[in-house]
Amino acid sequence: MSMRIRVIDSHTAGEPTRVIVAGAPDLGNGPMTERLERFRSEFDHIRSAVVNEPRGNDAIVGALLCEPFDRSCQAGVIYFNNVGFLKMCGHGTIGLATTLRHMGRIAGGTCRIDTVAGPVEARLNANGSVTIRNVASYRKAAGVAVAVPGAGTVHGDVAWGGNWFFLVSDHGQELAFERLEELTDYAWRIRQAVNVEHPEVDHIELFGRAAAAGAHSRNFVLCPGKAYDRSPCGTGTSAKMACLYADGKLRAGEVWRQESIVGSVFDGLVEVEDGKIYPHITGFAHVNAEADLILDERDPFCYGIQPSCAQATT
Ligand code: PYC
Repeated sequence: MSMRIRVIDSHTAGEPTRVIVAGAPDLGNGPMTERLERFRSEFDHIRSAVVNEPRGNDAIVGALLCEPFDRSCQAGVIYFNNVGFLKMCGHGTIGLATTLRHMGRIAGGTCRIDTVAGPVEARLNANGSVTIRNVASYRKAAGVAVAVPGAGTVHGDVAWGGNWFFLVSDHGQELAFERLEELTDYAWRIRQAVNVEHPEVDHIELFGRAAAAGAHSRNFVLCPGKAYDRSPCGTGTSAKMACLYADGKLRAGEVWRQESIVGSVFDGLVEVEDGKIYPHITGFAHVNAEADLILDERDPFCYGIQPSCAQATT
């Protein structure tokens, strides 16, 4: 059996997004949460085929474009990665809005996108950037002490920005691009340690001094499947700003410039409505490929290289 899946690739501040625009499995018309569960239980092999090697790589975030459930939205989306699914993705939503513009589906102004975490707004700006208004974000726990085997105790905040983050500043690590392997290993050890008490956390975010002019901070973000985020992470920057706001270190409307480990920058701010914090994130995305993925079951790696492949060959 062979099938074709049409995709449009882009990157946002260096972090790739692959949008499925045709040939996706039918997930029905239910709420986005139900569709995600159906994707996971019936079509996980399609997720792996689209983002994993040999067609993709660990950094790619996939985005299945679909009809919205919430009729106030113009499009629906389900995000996924090398190991599973994401409820929201900030760089991905900037990439998706840029892709919709590339397809001629939106021309300017603001559109609403139905995500598994709730509706998100995306505004196309005149200079080509996109500003998203994310889902309400908040800090769940402040100053959580975590003993990391071989690395002492770190303290951090557990916060929601559309995904769950553990945000750490007292790590003593130099956040340099040349240190990606060490940072990945260190953050992965924090992830395992924090999950003992906070199993919901699947992203680790380390903060340090910015190198880019005008940026307030640099981050290193480790994603659930051990890939690092090349962008400053939209949901991670949302979680960060929710913590800054809770600490009285960021006021509503004040700009927060977050630099990534590769030196790209998102501009953020928070809007406060009915006591809830809605982060806005602005960044640029660039479309860089259109392709048909060919899934031919005669190919032993048709559905991507993943742990089950290795088990099958032992
Ligand atoms: O930008 O929110 C984001 C994101 C999550 C994982 C990778 N990027």
